[in-house]
Amino acid sequence: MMAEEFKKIAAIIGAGKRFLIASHLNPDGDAIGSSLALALALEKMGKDVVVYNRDALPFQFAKMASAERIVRSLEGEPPFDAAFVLDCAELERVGSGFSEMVTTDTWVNIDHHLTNKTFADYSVIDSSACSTGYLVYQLLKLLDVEIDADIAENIYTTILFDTGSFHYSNATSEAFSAAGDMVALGVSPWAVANKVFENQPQGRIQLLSHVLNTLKVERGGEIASVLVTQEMMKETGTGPDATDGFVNYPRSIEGVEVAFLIRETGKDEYKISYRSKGNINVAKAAQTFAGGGHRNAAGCVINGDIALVSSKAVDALKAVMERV
Ligand SMILES: [Mn+2]
Repeated sequence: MMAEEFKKIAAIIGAGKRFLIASHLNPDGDAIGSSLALALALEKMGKDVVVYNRDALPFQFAKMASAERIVRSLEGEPPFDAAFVLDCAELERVGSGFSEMVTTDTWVNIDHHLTNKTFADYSVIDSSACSTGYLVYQLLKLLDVEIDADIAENIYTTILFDTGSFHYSNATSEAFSAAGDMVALGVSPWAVANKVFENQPQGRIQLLSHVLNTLKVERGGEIASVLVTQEMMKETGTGPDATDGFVNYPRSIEGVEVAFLIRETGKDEYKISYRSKGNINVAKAAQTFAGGGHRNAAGCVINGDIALVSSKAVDALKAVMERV
């Protein structure tokens, strides 16, 4: 069934000339890498391509092959023969009002989220795929387009990010084998790591030193948390995107089952990012405060002063942990 849908999508590409490729707001390595890989491949086939993302590129991705071509506005764009929406379980994830900005008769969705709502005219949704970029790779094989080193670098990056540098359970043999294909096509893992990981703004590390000072460990060592205040960000000249990945530090402590990061977003308003290592479903804790997410990664917003917010965040977790 998926192969059939891929064939239909290949036919749409063959018949069309002008394409839009969009992915989700707050883009990650998969959103950006899958968009750029598909764009570069379609251009090799002589197509005109616009790559759109609502948000600015996080620092990690600024040096990825062809990253500078991503546009943040679609104003004045003529109609597209098809619009590709990548790594999104629903159209809203691209940003509100996105679909009204686009003129096309054909929507294509390629994605690997379990919660996908199948909103497009043509969809390839495979929750067993390690990344959306992996699915784009399968499409490119069908299109018979040459995968050059730049395309390969972008596909490799999607797998690298979505498997947490091959740490997570989606780092399957297919994931390694596809990443191996990309290395065979000219990708240097060190060059990619150098571009995306050895590229941190100094302020981010200074911010991290403040944040680690706030470490709190509770429930006999099973819950760990850290706090980011607006003051800390101001002092280090950083923004909220600098805190990406900080929650992994408390999570990495021996014996910790669940970690969370509290980030001050406004007056008496805090965003909570929950992460769990194993069986504890943190989406349930986030749902207590009308948030959501996945079993091992979820988020929500809690209002109140920091003492209240932090005790509410912990209590919701404890309630979930007691039910396991
Ligand atoms: Mn993804």
